Amino acid sequence: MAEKFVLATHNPGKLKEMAQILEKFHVEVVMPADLGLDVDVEETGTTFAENAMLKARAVCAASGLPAIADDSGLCVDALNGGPGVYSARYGGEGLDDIGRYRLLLNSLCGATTRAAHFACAIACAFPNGDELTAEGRCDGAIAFAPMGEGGFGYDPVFLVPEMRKTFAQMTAEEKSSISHRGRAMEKFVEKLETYLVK
Ligand code: ITT
Repeated sequence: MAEKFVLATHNPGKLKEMAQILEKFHVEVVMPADLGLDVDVEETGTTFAENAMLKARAVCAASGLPAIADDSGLCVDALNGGPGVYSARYGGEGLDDIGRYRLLLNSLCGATTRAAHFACAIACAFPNGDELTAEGRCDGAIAFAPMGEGGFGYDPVFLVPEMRKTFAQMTAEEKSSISHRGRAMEKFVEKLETYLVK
């Protein structure tokens, strides 16, 4: 694919996964840092899809290049779907990834279900105003303790029962083959290929 896409995220974990998946599909990407870009977008949407599009539009406008954004999060049944779109901010500003998953484990003490899913919305905005979107989901459960060293965010506590592993115990390829982001990206690339052929 001849066109270059800028990845509209500040999250290094996402950036790495998105770049690896897109490379597999021969989609050429540039990092925001390579363009000297630091666009801070207020995530005012109530859905993953809305927030992903807000980020893609803002970075497309700032760079003049088509921009691909990801909005994602962990939805826990016992927390009525939370932290959901607030996953990055769960527990407030003072917490890091480890603090957030520890808080999650504590808040599930005595819960009658540990079922959860990760959700991901991908949005792409083009300078001519065209837009593409795709969504993906991965079902699993919250482990009783963190396991594994890979990945980022809530990966050590997100267990995929069929694989008997947390996301953090998987290789990057294993995670992408079943993850919310991997699935959303695959659908997105299918739409992108059709769009670019026209
Ligand atoms: P950008 O908005 O700059 O892309 P962000 O981290 O703020 O980065 P989100 O608002 O989409 O992104 O928040 C998603 C949060 O959900 C992220 O910070 C992680 O805590 C969590 N998350 C999403 N995908 C994940 C994954 O594959 N593994 C672990 N945690 C994930």
